[in-house]
Amino acid sequence: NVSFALNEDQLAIQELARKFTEDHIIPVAAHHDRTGEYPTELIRKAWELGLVNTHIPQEYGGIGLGGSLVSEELAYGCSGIQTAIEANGLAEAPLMVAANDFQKKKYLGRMTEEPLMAAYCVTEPGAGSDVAGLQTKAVKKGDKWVINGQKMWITNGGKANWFFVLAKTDANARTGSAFTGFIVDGNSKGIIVGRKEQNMGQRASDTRGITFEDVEVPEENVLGAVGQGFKIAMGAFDITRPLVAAGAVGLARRAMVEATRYAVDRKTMGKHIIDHQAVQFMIADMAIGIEAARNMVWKSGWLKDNGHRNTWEASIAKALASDVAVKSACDAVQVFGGAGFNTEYPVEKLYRDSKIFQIYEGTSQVQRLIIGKGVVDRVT
Ligand code: CO8
Ligand code: FAD
Repeated sequence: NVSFALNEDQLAIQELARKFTEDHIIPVAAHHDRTGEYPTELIRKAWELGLVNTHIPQEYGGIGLGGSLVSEELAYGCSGIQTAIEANGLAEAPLMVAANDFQKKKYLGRMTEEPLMAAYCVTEPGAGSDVAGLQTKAVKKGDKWVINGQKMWITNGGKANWFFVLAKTDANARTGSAFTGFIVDGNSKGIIVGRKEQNMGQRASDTRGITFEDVEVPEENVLGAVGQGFKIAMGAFDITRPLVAAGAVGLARRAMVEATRYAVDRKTMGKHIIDHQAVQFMIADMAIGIEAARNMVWKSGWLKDNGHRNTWEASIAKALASDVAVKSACDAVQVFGGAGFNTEYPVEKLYRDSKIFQIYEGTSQVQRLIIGKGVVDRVT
């Protein structure tokens, strides 16, 4: 008995996010893209409406609704702003996987009491895809852990009230038990926040390097057990890859809408360009990709919400939706012709913004590693 019907609560939050996007994100998206200014005020408004931290369970002050509906709508308006918002979800995900009640109350709880941001620190200058190759170390000294190392490309890096940090705690252990996850307060001594990076797209989002120099963390901030960090960091992606994929679907849908509106208006050779089949087929392909990718987002999210392992499906959703976003934005530029290449029209921003979906939260190649391995496991 398969159902794709949304319940009343889901329809309501989807409508709320759609209206917020129309009224508040779309009017300012170009400004934040041009200036790179962080949308603090906008995020505060979204937070007041319950559109931030959507997956925190009710017992810790959240609404406990899956965030994919919200992510798709926000990214329709600006995927840079959506990424800044969703990076909170990524930082919170390891806590959802492994935090004890005290840690959840303290760190998830405060996110629902104030419009705070958090960040997820795994990637380093020397290790992105190869998480097992990261070099940041944590050493136990008395009743504290001391962290040293450098993280890179950290979303919300300059805005975070607290960080999830993955560090090596046993140089000799195999990957699955060599790392530990920590919650690190943003005001801890020894945290050095780098400059805001100038990125190709999603320029509203705040991406930075973060250095940890003898940063002391109390034992109570160890997530799960010592040695479990790699699996906790991976388990977090099971929650967030469907949400990142939902963002890519939102961007692709915007590309389709903009391309269609332009194509029914623009005329060449005696007809609207939508009536040239070559143009209409580009738009048809966008619709095929969007519908298929959204179904994978919902399936991978549904599996997770119902207590099933979803790593494989989450990677399929992420890989598919990212490719659909990049292709749809690229073709939207094509439909606009010369105007597509110009900053006065919305589609060049979509094209620049789309590219990162094939890189962050695991590159398209990494997703295919996971998918390919899953196929072999299932077939043999
Ligand atoms: N859940 C639980 N355990 C897992 C999982 C999982 N999903 N995956 C692997 N494990 C376990 C394995 O079972 C294994 O356990 P054991 O040793 O007991 O058998 C252990 O972990 C090691 O697993 P692997 O051997 O598979 O490990 P590999 O070293 O081969 O690495 C990957 C696997 C898949 C290549 C991994 O390194 C990876 O995912 N790399 C990509 C990293 C990535 O995605 N980084 C993203 C950083 S965050 C980011 O980009 C944020 C974007 C901005 C925020 C946007 C929000 C919208
Ligand atoms: P590399 O791992 O060096 O990869 C380079 C190329 O080689 C890629 O094409 C890759 O697919 C390919 N490749 C690597 N290994 C393999 C393989 N085994 N097989 C086939 N191909 C392979 N990280 C965080 O921890 N937190 C964040 O909040 C965060 N936000 C980000 C925001 C932005 C804007 C950016 C740009 C990055 C962010 N990242 C974040 C980091 C991001 O996840 C990494 O950049 C990404 O995982 C790729 O790692 P890398 O840059 O080191 O590339």
